[in-house]
Amino acid sequence: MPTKRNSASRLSFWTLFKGAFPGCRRDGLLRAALRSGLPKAGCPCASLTRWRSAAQAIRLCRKPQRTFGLAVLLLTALSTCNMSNFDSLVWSDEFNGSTIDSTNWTYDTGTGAEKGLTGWGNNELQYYTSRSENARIEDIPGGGRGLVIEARKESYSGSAYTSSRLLTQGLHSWTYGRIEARIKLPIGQGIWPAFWMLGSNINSVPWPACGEIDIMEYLGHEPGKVHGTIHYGTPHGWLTSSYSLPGGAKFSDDFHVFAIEWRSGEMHWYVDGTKYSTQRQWSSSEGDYPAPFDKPFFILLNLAVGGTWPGAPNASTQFPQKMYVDWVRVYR
Ligand SMILES: [Ca+2]
Repeated sequence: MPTKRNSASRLSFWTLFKGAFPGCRRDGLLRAALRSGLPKAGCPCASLTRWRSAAQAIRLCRKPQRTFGLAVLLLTALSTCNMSNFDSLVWSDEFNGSTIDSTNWTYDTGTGAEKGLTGWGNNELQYYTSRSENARIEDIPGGGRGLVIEARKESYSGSAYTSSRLLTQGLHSWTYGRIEARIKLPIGQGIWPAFWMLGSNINSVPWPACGEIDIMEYLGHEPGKVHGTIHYGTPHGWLTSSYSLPGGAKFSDDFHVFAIEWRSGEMHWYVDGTKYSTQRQWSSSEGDYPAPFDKPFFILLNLAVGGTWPGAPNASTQFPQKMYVDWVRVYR
């Protein structure tokens, strides 16, 4: 029954292959490659992690005499696969309306003490509100409309500053994809905006074990530099990198697009389409690698004032400061 055995082997291989490459959306291309053996250059999917998974898939095959042939097919498919190119928009907020869409965003309000995290865990100085003074939709520099998060110096419920923190928690979350936003940042000592994500299980698995993905963080006294970071584990681990604009340019002078491409076992950070960081090694006390970055995360946009990392504002810091967000988009 050689024909039947061959068919069963292919089916088994394909099942294993799809298991090893769950993000691949080019099934047709892959199947064609498996049949034709025609390679293409520039495959982005041959990460070390996936090679390990692929090798495991081959080892799992119970027909050793076919291993060589399967390996050739696998290599051909890898070189042809353009998987996870994230060309399908699955969610966005263009902030082009008149008000903030409550089906997309909720607010963290207060000083963090409400959650047992006074200063939001970072000795931050602002009181977050959901008032339009601190978060609203308005015309933005360069035309169009966008979300404005405004940090103000004002006495409010015992705090010296107000600002806002919007999040999609409980409304929208995603596992893997390209998550990007077009943002014009504020400037000044003690100004700390961020575009980031937290594990949706944070209420049952406290930070940092739930995982944190900082797509963009920025300190207002270093206006030419942004940071991309992940936090994870127990004990707390983190991996970080930074990107500086060329020619001494400042992120407060114009809009820039900040993005992460997040696949199983790897993350890539981008500014204006330029990749500046890749991370593939992390750990988790909550599950096997690639936990905790293998489950849904929600998005946050906030503008903090003060805090352990940037330090407090000083006499040179001008208020109000505005963080403009033209849009946020998620591709799978
Ligand atoms: Ca917009």
